[in-house]
Amino acid sequence: ENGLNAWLRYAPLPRGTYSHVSLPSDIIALNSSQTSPVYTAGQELAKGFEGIFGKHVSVSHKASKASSCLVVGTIDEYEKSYGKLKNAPELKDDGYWLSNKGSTIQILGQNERGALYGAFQYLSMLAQGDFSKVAYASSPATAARWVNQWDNMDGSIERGYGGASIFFSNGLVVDDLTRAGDYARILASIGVNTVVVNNVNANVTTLSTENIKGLGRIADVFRPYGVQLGLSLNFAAPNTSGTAIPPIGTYDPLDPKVVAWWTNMTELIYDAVPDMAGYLVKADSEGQPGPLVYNRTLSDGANLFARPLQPHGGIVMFRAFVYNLLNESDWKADRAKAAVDFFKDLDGKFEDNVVIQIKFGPIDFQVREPTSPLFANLFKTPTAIELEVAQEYLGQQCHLVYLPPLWKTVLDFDLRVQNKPSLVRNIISGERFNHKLGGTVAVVNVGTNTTWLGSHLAMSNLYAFGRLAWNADQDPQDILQDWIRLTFNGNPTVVDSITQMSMESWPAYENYSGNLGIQTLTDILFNHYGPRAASQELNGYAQWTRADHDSVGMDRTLKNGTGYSRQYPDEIYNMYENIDTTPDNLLLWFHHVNWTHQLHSGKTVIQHFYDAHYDGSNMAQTFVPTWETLKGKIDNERYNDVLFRQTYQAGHSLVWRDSIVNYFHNMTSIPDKHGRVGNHPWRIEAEDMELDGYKVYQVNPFEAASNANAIV
Ligand code: BDP
Repeated sequence: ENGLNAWLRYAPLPRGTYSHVSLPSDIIALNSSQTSPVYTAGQELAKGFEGIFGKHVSVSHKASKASSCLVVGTIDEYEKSYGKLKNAPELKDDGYWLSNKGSTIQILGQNERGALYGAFQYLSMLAQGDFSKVAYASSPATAARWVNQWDNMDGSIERGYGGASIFFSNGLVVDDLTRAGDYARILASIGVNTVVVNNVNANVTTLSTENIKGLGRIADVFRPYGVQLGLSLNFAAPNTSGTAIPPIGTYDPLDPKVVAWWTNMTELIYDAVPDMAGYLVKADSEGQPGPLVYNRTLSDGANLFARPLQPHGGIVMFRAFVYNLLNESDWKADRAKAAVDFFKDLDGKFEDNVVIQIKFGPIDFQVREPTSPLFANLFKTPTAIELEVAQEYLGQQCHLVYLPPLWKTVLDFDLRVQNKPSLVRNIISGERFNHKLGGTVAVVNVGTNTTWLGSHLAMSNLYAFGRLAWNADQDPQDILQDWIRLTFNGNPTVVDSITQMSMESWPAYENYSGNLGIQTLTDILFNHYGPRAASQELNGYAQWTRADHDSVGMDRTLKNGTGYSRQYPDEIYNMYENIDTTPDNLLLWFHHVNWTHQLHSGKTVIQHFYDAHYDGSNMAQTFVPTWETLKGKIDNERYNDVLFRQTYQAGHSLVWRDSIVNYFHNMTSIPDKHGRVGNHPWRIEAEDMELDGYKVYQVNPFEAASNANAIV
């Protein structure tokens, strides 16, 4: 149990549990081509029956009327052989019909990929021991369900915590793409239809002649799973050597030479990858080149790529993560405002196949952010939400943080555009503003580690991402429990314990990292990992804690602050503009208050900081004994691996707690009502012990170690 099969283990069910169930005698997969997702579905179903029930069921590809068989295929193929379906279901692209009510089990897709999704869904039921009779249609909410890998050509992964790239090494596409195929399999099982394989900070050499061939090979191993390839582009590629087309000395998006260059490049790519999904573009952001360099607009930039993609049905995901270094003397400067400032006036200027990809909050994957107001400012342009399965600011897979409850604060948020219901999930699905396109995207940095993400438990986030991309109106806890049963087993202690830890994990992390909307308080300058409250003020892109001896928080009101609140529609603007109606958990995002300001909860801000840090780290301590209830109920390999990580998290949560409470205690000189801060009567400092082979060193930031010292 090294994690490689993720939730697709097809572990045997206890024998007695299915004696009453009649299994199909044959699988009929209505396509015999090995690259077809329908063919894959047949193979996968056979594998599932073998694993779960120890039963060999043979797969054939010719329609037959034999009773008690399972038929998987597209609706069209099915109807050719079996006649019109009664009550043919309404399906969107990639949707499926699943029925095990009649004598024949039907798994029928609107397209081939849909059939495979239906097969995985059926297998998920069986693997969980669910033999209920069902007959229903299911279609995805968002058309683009993409993952973004931030893989570099040298094999490293930006913000990756699970080993090296499964796609690239030494500047080239790797020879052995077995893991890429395995990845496509687990992604298909949760309905993900595209992988952007290279970093948004794109290296031009991805477009070399040799690498374009390599991309073709990646697409070949994706194709049987219905997964398409997407590509991040470097805007300046036409002006750079190293690609398949010689440089032309400019990358001005309105220059006809540049237009021709990208048109030719797009043709070359489609020659190698005829079903490429499209491009992902990070432009004019964090040092990346873009159209603004030539005084062109961001829409000029997006359309440059959209047009050559149109004949191929491809789309451009154009990222809204565009912002500038702030002028530190301008106290109204506010990075949170950047996306709306840059994109609002461009609404209506994009080609039809452009989707604006928006991070869930206006800053950058923090532990809590308000919903990005850009979702409420684009009406003529489809949008996609960008989530991060990679726990960049959230413990980097060394801490258990089950993210869907955080994502749901945004997906379910009602922006009240024109005073009408406007849930983010209905905006990105295209429903609210009538778009066919829309998307749910996650940054997922899997690597060569057999656990994929570097941690077994972190995989619940990937699983839940796919499930929510399919249908965001699902309960994170229900999704989690499916994942637990599939990944471990259905033992009630196993399900209950992992549910408890996971559901408590985001609140715990928020409590011991950054509270009341102040953001995560990690080191923001370098690694985004451990505590470093001061760094928020040292960052030229930030200055967002605005903390001093007396007060804290960033005033983003229109009346007295940066005016960010006004980027929301009226009802939401009014809620955040007014301190009385701003929820406590975002107070410091929107308002600057005294440390002694009283929250709705009745506590002062500073006392809340102290209490939350103790509560959160206390909670993290409980994850260890909770996990220990699983000994003997799951395999030892994963038991020990997770135990090690939970023990680490318990310890690191104390480092977080002490670091943050000491920092603000020093700053404010306000005592903790409960006398805990700085008071550790039982603690023995490592540096006070007799050291053999260890040296004492001073920790920076000082507050991240007791007495500012650690030993190495
Ligand atoms: C930040 C990451 C950085 C990414 C950037 C992005 O720290 O590595 O390049 O976002 O999303 O969160 O483009």
